[in-house]
Amino acid sequence: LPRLFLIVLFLCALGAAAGAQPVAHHGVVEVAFGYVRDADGTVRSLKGLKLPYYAEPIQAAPVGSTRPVPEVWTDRSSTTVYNADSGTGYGIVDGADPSSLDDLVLAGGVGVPWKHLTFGVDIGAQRNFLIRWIVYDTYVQGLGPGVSAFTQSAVWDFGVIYPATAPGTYKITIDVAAAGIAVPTSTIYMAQQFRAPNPNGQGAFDTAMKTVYNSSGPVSVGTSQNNFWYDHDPLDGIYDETETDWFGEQSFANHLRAITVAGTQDNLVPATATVEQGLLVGGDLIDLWYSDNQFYSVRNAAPGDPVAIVLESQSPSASILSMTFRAEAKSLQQGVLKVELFNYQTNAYDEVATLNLSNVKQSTQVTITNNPSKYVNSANRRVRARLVGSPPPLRSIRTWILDVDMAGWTITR
Ligand SMILES: [Ca+2]
Ligand SMILES: [Ca+2]
Ligand SMILES: [Ca+2]
Repeated sequence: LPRLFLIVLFLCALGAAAGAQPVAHHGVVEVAFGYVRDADGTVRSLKGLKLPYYAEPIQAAPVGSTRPVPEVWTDRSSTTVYNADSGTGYGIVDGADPSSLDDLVLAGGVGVPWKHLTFGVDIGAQRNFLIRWIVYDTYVQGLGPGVSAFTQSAVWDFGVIYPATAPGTYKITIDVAAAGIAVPTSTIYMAQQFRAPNPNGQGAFDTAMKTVYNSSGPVSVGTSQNNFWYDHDPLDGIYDETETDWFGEQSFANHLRAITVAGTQDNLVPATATVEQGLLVGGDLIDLWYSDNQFYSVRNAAPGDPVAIVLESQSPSASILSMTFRAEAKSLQQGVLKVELFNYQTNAYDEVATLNLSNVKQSTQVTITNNPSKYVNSANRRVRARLVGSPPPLRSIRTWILDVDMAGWTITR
C-alpha cells in the first residue's frame, strides 16, 4: 500500500500576527447544482437551496466570536449517526488534496433526512470555492486503475459555493435539513471535492483547499476503515481502487466528519430577510438567528409609515404536525409588531400574533397545530413570515425604528 505523509495540526493559541486571522463565522451557502435520488427512485434537484452554516477555526483556538453556537446547531432532537471528530489533533495531507473519498458506516439513520453535516477544510487562499459532495452506496472490487471503484449512479451529488475566507483550518457545520438528503444504506462512500466556483460543479480542482482528517482518534459513532481514496493518479474526480491510501498504523485515515439526522423537531433560522417596507439601518440576516441583543433594525420610510420584513426558510418536510414561530423585538418609541405567516392554500398572509413593543425587548411565540402544513409550500417546502411593525398612532414620531433580535420557526413532524 502507498502511504501518505500527514501534517498534524496542533491546537495552539498564537498571538495576533499581521494579516487576516481565521475567525469563527456564520452565513448561508447556496446550492449551486446537484440532485438527490430519493428512496422511491425520484431524482430531485437541490439547486438554489439556501443552507445556513457555522464555521470555527480549529488549528488555532477559536477567536473573534463572542456569540454562542445558535440553537439551530444544538438541536436536541437530532441524533448523531456518525462522528469522526476528536476535537483536537487534526491532520492534512502533505501535498495537494482537493479531492478524496472516505468510507463511512453510519450508526443508524438509514432513510432519515440529514440535519447537520460537519467537515473540515484547510483554506490556503482567500477566494470563493465550490465544495462538492458525492455519496455512493456500493464499492465494486476488481475494476482496476482508471475506473471508478464506486457505482456510477450516485445517491446524491451537490455542491455549495463557499465565500472567500481568511486562510486557516476550519471545522464547518452546515444545516442541510432543507435539502432532505437521506441515504439508503448504512455503509456509504462520500467524496469531498474543492473546486473553482463554476455553478455546474465541474470547475477545476482548487489545490489551495484541502480536506482535514480526524487523524489522532478513532471514529466515536459509526466506523470507518483505516484508509481512504486519495484522488491523485490522476486527479480527475474518479476514485479507482488503486488510489486507496492511508497514513500508517499510528494514524486514522478518516475525514473529519460528523453527521446528525433530523429528529421530530427542527429549528429553522431565516435563510433570507427582505425589507419590504422601510430601510435597513442596522444589523444583517445573521443577527436574526440569535437572541443576543444584536438587532436587525429597520426604520420607516416616512412619518407614520409601518415597516415590513419578509423572512423565508425551508422546512425539511411539507407535511408537519405543528409550527411555532418566535420573534423578539423592541422599539425605543413603542408601537406594535404583527407576526404574519404566509398561507400557501389561500395565497395570503394570516396574522397569527401581535406584540406591544417597548424600549425593553419583548417576545412573542405562537404555535399552530390546526393544519400547520398550510404554512409550508407543498412544492418546494418554503416557509415565509412577515413582521409588520407600526409606530404608535397618536403621537407624531418622525422616525420610527423596529429592532428585531431574533425570529424563526420550530416545526415538528
Ligand atoms: Ca483519480
Ligand atoms: Ca477511512
Ligand atoms: Ca440578535
